[in-house]
Amino acid sequence: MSKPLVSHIYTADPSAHVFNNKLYIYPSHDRETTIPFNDNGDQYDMADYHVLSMDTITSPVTDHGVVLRDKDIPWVSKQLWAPDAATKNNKFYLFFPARDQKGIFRIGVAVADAPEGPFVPQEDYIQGMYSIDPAVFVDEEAGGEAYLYVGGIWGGQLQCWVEGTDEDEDGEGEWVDGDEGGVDGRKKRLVFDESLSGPHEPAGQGVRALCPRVALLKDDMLSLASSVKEVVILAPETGEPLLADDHERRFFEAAWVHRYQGTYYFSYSTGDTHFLAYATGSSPWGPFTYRGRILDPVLGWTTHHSIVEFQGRWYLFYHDCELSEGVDHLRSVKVREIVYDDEGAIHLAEEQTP
Ligand code: FUB
Repeated sequence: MSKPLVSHIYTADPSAHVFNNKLYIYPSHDRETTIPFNDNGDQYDMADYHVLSMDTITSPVTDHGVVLRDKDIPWVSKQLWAPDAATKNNKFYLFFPARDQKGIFRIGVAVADAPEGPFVPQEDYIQGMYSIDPAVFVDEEAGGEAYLYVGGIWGGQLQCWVEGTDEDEDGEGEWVDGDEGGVDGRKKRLVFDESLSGPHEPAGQGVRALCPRVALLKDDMLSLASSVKEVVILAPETGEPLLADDHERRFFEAAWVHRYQGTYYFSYSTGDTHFLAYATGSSPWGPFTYRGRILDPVLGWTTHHSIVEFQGRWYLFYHDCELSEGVDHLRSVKVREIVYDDEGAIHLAEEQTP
């Protein structure tokens, strides 16, 4: 069994990147809480971020300490959930979800001069983006455009963004554009329906699953350069979008995108069925076709990961709750090597015995 990368703090939701030839991990920083557990994830009450780094996959892990705190982010009320990082223009950007002052999950960004921070937050969240689990994919091999993926159902509130009525026309809301690969090809105005918070999602025969979202980031990485679009995951047997009742395959949270031999891989957690799954496609916008599972359920409710190439090998960073003996909100980041077969399918590599 893999060991936690660090055991002096609890860490989760690892987003791993290679910057300046070193491996950097941007995790959530889990902490003890007296908040009762529920299916809304209130017990995941994180208040700051640390950055970890490694010179090689087996070398000691450096904890660079606290790089951003909730109290220093003007728009945030609570819950710093799964972050990601990216680099452009010699700057480093930390993307993170948190609840705003109304309790709605939004996506923020903070900027640093070095991969290990410290990160200075923008005054407000990224306008037009919502829900949780930002993952930024910079398509270095195809022009360097940066794509921001988001989404999480239940506690991540994606299901709360529902199509508005004519009466909402002048009110608050966000847009989602089904034009390019969206499920119904329409531009829709979405409004936030608080009553759908918690363990709610679409259900029923023939009903399509909720789609994660993607938009291009502007060159300054601080705001959106495109409309927000649905990321469609297709069932291979029908070529149609996955259905909402297909809990073993439908998207729940934890989006991650990487590219391998010209193919785009969209990986994610299936939430209440606890798998890490993946789908592949020929464009970062999708659609992606479901391919299979990367990781079976781990100890603990959540599962969340990243995939990165480092020094010529590929790795899956993930978390479980073994260190806390099964306390769901006290997780630890681990790593396993992965390999691809001739069809580009992902497999866990054999674990090395120490
Ligand atoms: O860490 C809080 C939440 O738990 C993340 O945002 C989800 O992906 C799940 O891992």
